Amino acid sequence: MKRIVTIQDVSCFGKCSVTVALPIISAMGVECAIIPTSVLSTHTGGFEGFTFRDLSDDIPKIKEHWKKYDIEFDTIYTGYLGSVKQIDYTIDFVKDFKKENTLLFVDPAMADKGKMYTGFDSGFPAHMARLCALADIVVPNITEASFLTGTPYTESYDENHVKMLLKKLCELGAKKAVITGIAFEKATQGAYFYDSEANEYYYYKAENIDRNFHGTGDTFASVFCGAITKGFDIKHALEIAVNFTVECIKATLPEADTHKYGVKFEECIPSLIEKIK
Ligand code: PXL
Repeated sequence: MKRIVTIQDVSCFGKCSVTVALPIISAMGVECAIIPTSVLSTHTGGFEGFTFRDLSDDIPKIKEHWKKYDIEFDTIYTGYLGSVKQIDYTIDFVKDFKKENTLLFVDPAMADKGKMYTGFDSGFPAHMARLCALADIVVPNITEASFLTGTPYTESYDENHVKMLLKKLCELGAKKAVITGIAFEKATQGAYFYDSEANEYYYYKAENIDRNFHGTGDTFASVFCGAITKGFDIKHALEIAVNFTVECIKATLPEADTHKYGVKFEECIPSLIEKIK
């Protein structure tokens, strides 16, 4: 059985990070270990006054304990990290646990729609870029890609702009990059992939649903990471992840007004299992 360790927060209510990654990756038949970096009462989008318990200092302790055993991971999957200290500890973890065949999958979850998430300042992306530099694959949205590469964020863009961002992400050090949420027209949206070693691009798009839900980036990243770890070819993994994310958004639409804090991925899990059979 393949094994992933995911390093990100636990948001107790509002589906994102660990509460998305753990069920999805498990359903895909991949073991999912976790390092919770902080515990929040909710995620930081759309809720006010959330609690934040910083577990940063547990990260090196968990790492040291695990080093006493023969614990190995096929993939290290990092998501939302709440501080520069958490990034530094995550980099230390990668240095100790990334072996020759370990994949480092980095979702630099920190911003959307041209703005940093609550609690982050404009200096944060430069630190996240240090983690991205070590990655085999990074999966930012276009805001994160812009901030990571020091490129001004623009709401409208063309294919050349996306390709330029992908190249710049790989120039940071990442081998492969995907930018999520790319729409060149109203009707479709998808993910744009670049493999710097093969100098190859691939864009996979599906139906664009004009509603915003929280946690779709984490849903996409969990499925994409799970599929790659299972050994799916990267283009196929991208297609599975994009299609699943759209399916989850569609499943949420009937309750769009009351279910904005996350997507109803639970209802779609049986179909995910079918698709990866
Ligand atoms: O979905 C990414 C994410 C993860 N964790 C926390 C968040 C967010 C996005 O806002 O607030 C705590």
